[in-house]
Amino acid sequence: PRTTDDYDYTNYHNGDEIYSFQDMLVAENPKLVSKIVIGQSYEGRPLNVLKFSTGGTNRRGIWINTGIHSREWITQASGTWFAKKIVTDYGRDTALTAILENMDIFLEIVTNPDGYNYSHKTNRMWRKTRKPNPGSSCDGTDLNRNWDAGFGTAGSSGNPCDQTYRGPKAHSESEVKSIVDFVKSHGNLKAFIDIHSYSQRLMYPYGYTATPCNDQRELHDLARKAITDLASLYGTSFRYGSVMTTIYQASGISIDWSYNQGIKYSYTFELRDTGHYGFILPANQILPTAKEAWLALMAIMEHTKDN
Ligand code: ING
Ligand code: ZN
Repeated sequence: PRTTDDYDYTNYHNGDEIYSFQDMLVAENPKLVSKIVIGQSYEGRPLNVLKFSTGGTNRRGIWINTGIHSREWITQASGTWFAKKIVTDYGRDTALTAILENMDIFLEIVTNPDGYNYSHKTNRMWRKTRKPNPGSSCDGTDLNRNWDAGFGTAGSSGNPCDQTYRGPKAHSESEVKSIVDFVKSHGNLKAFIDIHSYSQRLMYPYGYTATPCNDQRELHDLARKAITDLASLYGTSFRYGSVMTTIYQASGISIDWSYNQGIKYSYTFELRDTGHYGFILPANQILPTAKEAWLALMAIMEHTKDN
């Protein structure tokens, strides 16, 4: 495709195709969209973040990332659709326009580019990064167990051969450290949303402890509103609650770190489906999955704007 109008949102794309999508979107919407390179992956790929902003100085921000686990292809595909949706709706949809007149949105679509490349070329089911582990024949770290929030406790693995290998220390992985540095230096993010698949859930902190977070009631009520809006489109049902009570104990996860940084609206999604296709979701479900998830994102972003 030569423009983002020609891009095929109904099929999966590799990392290079998504990178060129990002560059086209920036070129087509220079007043609204810019690209920030927050770092590079272990294999040297850029960690690109799209910034959607209508001006101001260091406005309150919303962070969204997809694809921290490379095999969850529906998330990078949905992230790409969200990016196009934002530029399409700005100035047309009242709610999204109001959000962007008050806040900036930051979107990292290919959050684990080395894993995503490997998932396309070699092993479709690859989840982790591709960094070798000294002393082990198994490669990669789970980027959603590497954060400094209950790091190393129950709910992650110290074995490099496991899918939930946490890495040698918190923030040891450049793909995580680059986000950590960006979030800290920004200093004014109010929402942090990490998007996964599959199992149809919307969850908030904590994953490493059963102790309810201080904002549990508000986060729970907002999650209910978000999944109700989501279901209004096609009737898809999502479970919701804290990570620990809704899925399982998981330590060193992104949203526990962001919440403990003071970013109250920290949420993680698990998109379609519930396991029939699992990670290999047919491409004809990309549009419905992205469209329904967008309604939940809008509910969270609007609430963030108003609070
Ligand atoms: N499952 C998640 C995992 O990392 C999860 C579940 C999501 C835990 C978000 C904590 C936070 O194990 C998948 N499919 O990645
Ligand atoms: Zn995941």
